[in-house]
Amino acid sequence: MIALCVAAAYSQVDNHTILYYSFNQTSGGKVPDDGGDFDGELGGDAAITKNSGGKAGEGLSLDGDGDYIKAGNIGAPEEGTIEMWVKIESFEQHNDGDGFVSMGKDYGGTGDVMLFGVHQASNLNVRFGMYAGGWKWADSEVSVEDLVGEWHHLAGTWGPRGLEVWIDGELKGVNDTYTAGIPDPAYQTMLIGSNSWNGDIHGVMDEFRVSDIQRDAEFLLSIGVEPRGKLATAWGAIKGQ
Ligand SMILES: [Ca+2]
Ligand SMILES: [Ca+2]
Repeated sequence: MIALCVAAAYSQVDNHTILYYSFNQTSGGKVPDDGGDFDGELGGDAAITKNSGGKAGEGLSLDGDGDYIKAGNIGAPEEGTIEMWVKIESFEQHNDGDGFVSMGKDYGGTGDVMLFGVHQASNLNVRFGMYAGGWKWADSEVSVEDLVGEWHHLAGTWGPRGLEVWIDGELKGVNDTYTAGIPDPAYQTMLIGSNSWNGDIHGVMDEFRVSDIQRDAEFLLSIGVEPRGKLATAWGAIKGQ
């Protein structure tokens, strides 16, 4: 019963939801999109977990070697939010970045226009960015290695506030110099669990959503923080006023 309640709390598709993968089962060999028409293709041996191995019910298991989900071109809204829960099992840096999610060329096609992950820059910071005449990054200043082994909620937003990266319901980085949409609306596909450079993530992902608005702090706090942590964070916010 408790597991069902938890699952229900995350699976909130609203009229701003473009795509929602609950990763609880496959349907016709694909990952069904609860929010729309973008059922995902499983790449490599990406698989749904067993025995409630996800954040809410089942999740997406990625072994870090050739596994990803291919969602296709899901559109290019002027503003938006990409969110997911991730439990990284181990982290291995790849030369051209590592993708929790990317938009751009197909797997192995070498060309991203959006990346949420780690880039080949001088650090392992989790970052969200768009490629428009060079990379424009919102840098969380949190090392991906600090996220290994536990569930974390990650969100990247774009739109009027600029590029933002959120971890566990907290805004960690902003780049307000880039307020446009997806640089190339004709990108081939969104990839989940990797990028077009085979920068594969090793771990479990769950409750993946793309929205067509820049979700606000209240929303991301409500989704991205465990009930106990949420109370502490709310108290911190009140005391900070
Ligand atoms: Ca799930
Ligand atoms: Ca594999």
